[in-house]
Amino acid sequence: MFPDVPGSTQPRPPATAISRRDFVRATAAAGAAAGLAPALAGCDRSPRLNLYIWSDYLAPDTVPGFERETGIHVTVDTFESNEELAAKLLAGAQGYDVVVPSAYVLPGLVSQGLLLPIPSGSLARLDNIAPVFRGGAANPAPGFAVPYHWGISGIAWRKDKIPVLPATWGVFLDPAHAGPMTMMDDGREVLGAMLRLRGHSINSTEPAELEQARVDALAARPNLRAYVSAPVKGQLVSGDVWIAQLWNGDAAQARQEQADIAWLAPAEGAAIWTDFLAIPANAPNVREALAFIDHILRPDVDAAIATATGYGSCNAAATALLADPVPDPTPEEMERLEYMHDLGQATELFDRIWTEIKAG
Ligand code: N2P
Repeated sequence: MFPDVPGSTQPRPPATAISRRDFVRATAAAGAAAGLAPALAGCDRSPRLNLYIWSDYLAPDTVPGFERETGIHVTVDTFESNEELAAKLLAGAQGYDVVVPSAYVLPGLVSQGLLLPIPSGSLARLDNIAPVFRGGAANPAPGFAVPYHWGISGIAWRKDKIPVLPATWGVFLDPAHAGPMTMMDDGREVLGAMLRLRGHSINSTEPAELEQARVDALAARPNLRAYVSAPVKGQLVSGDVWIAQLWNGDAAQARQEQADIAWLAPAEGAAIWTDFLAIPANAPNVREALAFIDHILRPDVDAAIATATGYGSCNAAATALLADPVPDPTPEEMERLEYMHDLGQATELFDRIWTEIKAG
């Protein structure tokens, strides 16, 4: 069912009730019965993998390299926010083999039985992960997810248009900047920014604080061209957008194309996050998913991803290969950075406010 992966020492899972040969025969027979040309029915024989990941979060050769080495054909589908990913999984989306949630959504996905426990011993290269990401607060679901990359949510801007950008989330409320300005298409990010602006936690569930964040976000709305996350990069590069709420890595990617793009984390504080590779409980291609995750854990593969995406790697062996890795936040910086948490019951309130803000 699962071709041997070069360089992998992972043990084979126990034989399943139906062998690959039986499965292929059954598929071919079904194809013939359905009148499909044999060549088309034969397509089903090739091992495949469906990856659901944030856009612009791989190196150009990550997928082609994996396909070349394993013969596993990869289909990539992208999302722009954790809410989009979680909604898909909660709705029972079929077919995804590897997904990439942030830490704060992992407990909810695990408690709802939506993730597969990673079989122990199935990832030969797991030890490459830096100790700090193996458990504790940095990894709320060890055993269900493998730390991937981390980053910070801040503000990207065109310094040729605005030489000095005030280091505050307040720029989004300032009519002087109205027009070529965007915030992310992400309720936790937009409300989190407004909460920090008033000195509150991005994880606040205090009704009065959330009400103020709602009012502030609504006041910012007329100044904004759109709510857009990673895809804003093109508009920053072209100069259609001058100020965008954006993650540090995506801003670094845009800077590769346009040197006047800068990025900062506002003085009031910002979100820091870690994303993980995980396997949905209903994944059709588990062996292929494990092979893909183990491939990503290869230091050279993950170092290429870090270089292409501009994000910090959770893989210590990969980071060691980088001439210029994203520096870990200093203790002083860390005082202003905050991890998002699962908000439990209050998630619904956030969602309601966010729906209202987007609707205007
Ligand atoms: C998208 C990467 C950002 C991930 N390009 C945000 N958690």
